[in-house]
Amino acid sequence: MDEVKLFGFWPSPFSLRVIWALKLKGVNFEYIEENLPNKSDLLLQYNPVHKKIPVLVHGGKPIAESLVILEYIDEVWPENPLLPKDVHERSVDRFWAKFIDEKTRTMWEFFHKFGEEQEKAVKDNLEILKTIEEHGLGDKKFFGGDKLGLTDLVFGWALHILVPMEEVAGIKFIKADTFPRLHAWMKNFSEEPVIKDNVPDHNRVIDFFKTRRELYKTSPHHSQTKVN
Ligand SMILES: N[C@@H](CCC(=O)N[C@@H](CS)C(=O)NCC(=O)O)C(=O)O
Repeated sequence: MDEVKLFGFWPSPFSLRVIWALKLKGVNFEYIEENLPNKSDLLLQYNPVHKKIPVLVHGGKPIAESLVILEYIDEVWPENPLLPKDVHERSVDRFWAKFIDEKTRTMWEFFHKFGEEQEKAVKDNLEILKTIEEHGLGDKKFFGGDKLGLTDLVFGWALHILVPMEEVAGIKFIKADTFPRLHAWMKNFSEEPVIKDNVPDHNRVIDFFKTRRELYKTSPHHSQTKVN
């Protein structure tokens, strides 16, 4: 079998969604942790356009951009499919994966902001979450139905990024009384073995975000303080 390598960064939601997909498929791979302030020559060679992780390298050929990587993985290793069989259902799942992916950085803004700016970011998040809950998840267990799929992996950062960010910033978005269906989804998602066994240590993530928030408080325009 061709060798599989993944270039990632431990708290990154973009590399973690790829790890979850590979684990779900039972694919053996070598994980290479990148030092983002000092990127390796290999990463720059494999992703010369965006120069970002994650990059999956399969049989020596690189694939960049996490959504593209997830679809590649689903095509190469069809077991435990990430997308439904029905063509229309597949496009619906892709729609929500894209929607959530595009909103990800917007939804982190509340963590970088203070005062009125933060209030605005919180309001925006509530609107986005309402849309995701009402139109995306509905009454389903997972976004694609009964089984973990593409959109669940894409929104998985709610577990290991949003929850610690909320804890550090003292704000709580997804509660049983505010977003009951998303709240139930979080519980179901967190209990899936492949997720439970492959999330970064909560305290390590909390420390990471505490440092970031302190830096951002003292130096709001310092780009390195943003979660990237
Ligand atoms: N759209 C990309 C986003 C990947 C991304 O933002 N990666 C960040 C780490 S979380 C990165 O490599 N940042 C380094 C940089 O911007 O220089 C994807 O889905 O793969």
